[in-house]
Amino acid sequence: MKKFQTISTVILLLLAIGCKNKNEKQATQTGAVQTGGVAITATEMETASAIYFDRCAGCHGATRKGATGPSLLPDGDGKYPATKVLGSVGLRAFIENGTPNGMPEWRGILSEPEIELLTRFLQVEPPAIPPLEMADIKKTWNLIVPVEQRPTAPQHKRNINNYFGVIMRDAGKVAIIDGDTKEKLAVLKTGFAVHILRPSASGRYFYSIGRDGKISMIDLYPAEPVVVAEVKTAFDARSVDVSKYNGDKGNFLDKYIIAGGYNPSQFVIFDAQTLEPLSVTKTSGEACDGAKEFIEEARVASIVASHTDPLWVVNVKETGMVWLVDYTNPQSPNCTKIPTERFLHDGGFDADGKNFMVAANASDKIVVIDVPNKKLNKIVKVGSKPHPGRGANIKNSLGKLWATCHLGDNRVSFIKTDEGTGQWTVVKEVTCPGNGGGSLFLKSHPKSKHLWVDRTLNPDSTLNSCVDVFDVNTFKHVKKIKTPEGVNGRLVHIEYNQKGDEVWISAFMGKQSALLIYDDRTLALKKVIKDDWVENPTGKFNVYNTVHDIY
Ligand code: DHE
Repeated sequence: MKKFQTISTVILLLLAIGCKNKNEKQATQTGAVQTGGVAITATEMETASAIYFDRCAGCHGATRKGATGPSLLPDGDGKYPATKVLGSVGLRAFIENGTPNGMPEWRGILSEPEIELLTRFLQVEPPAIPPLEMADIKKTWNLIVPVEQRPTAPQHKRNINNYFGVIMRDAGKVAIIDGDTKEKLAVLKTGFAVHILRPSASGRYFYSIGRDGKISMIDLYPAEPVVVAEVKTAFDARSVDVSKYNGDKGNFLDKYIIAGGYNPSQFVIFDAQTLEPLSVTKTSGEACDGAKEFIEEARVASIVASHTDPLWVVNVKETGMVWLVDYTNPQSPNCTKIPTERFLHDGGFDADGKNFMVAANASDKIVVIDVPNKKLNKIVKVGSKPHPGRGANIKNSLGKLWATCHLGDNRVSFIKTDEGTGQWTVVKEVTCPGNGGGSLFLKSHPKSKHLWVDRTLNPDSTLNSCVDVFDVNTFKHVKKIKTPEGVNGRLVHIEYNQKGDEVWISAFMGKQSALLIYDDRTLALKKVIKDDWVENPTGKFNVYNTVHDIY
């Protein structure tokens, strides 16, 4: 079936390229746009922009210049074909079937009229992105519970360190679950299609960031956690982190937070207690490779807080520049910019918490930043389109290894991070069973002998509904975890509990979504949470592990 789909994609594409359009563009007086034979009204443009923003912009860019996915420009960019040349038939083939490189098939998720509309939208010029300045951000700031009205100690006897914040993606909600008892403590309305959560350095607060750039600050001290402040940082965003440094240059625990914007391309620093915005810094600029090209859409991808210095590592996708942002003067932060590789995406620390390992997924490389010394340490070639999440740190006879999985192939690459022969090279590779990549995340824990790898975006449903488990000492594939009876969908994102003896996985994009909890020692299913409030769960963040960068 899958082979048939791939062949039919190629045939449709060839057919489409054979029937080139005439390409004159006209803008009508009603705001409608006509390019060659393709017309789109102003209302359709608005609807299509919203679908594109929700489903496509993350990989292809809001200005459609490409990033993890190829560019989608009417006249092409010299590397990828013009969408006008692909035409409606060719574009439809990709949208409906996806690609083996990790683009999901949207047939069945997008409706037929939505797909048809997108094929036209992609053949006309993309709409411009408006600015979002400090004054606009301030207007969105909503301090719901002022600091002096918040409790000064937890109002319960629970272990906050083993709380999980769980994202219900499509519902725009975050559930707070007590990891010890598995009780749901609250389901809170947050931003649209929430992307990630990060806890404050003390573990008291969770900050969520929605795809719509809305930050929600959740207080875990009340018996029922509540949202205490909100603000909008961008129109489109993916990352947020807190200040974690406590040392000779000051105590910054729970002092500031930073949020990265995809659009506009900027980061904003806020007071971590109130979410009052303090400064906005644009990230547009020259690319890492010296190309004399000013890159306007320079989106902020992953952000991580250093434990050893008052710094955030801010990874700018399109320019391939890593910014080390010193927050000791948050109104005007000092930034060290390190040229690396395009396009930067996600990453995590090595086991010593010193080197940040970030995927440059258009270059098939992992960039290693020595954070305390503020310099590029190494660039390591790995498989096709690395996508580690925060990666996984394991330790065995080869030493300390940090691992990444891949969107573009089924490899897991292990990079040696401690001193000795092979340091900063791939010293081992294993493969997940079955063709193609589609892996988004992998995870381990210092107390575990297992490494768990998902295959979420693999087009084959027998693979995307499974998670592969490897033994970290022998590198042997020990089990394929399958969705249990009564649950369906794709398995995505793995998170350990505080003790490191339990693994939580989400089943999403299916009719019966759920949270699955496994015993990490026996690999047996311990619990399925699939109550009414469980709606398309994605990321899960254990307070202790996320504060301490344990993965
Ligand atoms: Fe993510 C992390 C961007 C699609 C779930 N995702 C990240 C990070 C970035 C990013 C930059 C790193 C944040 C950090 O550490 O500061 N993600 C993008 C995209 O641009 C992309 C490819 C397309 C899009 O339109 O957003 C994308 N991501 C997805 C999904 O489809 C997932 C599976 C579900 C969803 O939210 O739509 C998804 N991304 C996640 C999760 C993390 C993440 C759960 C955090 C992983 C962790 O363990 O820290």
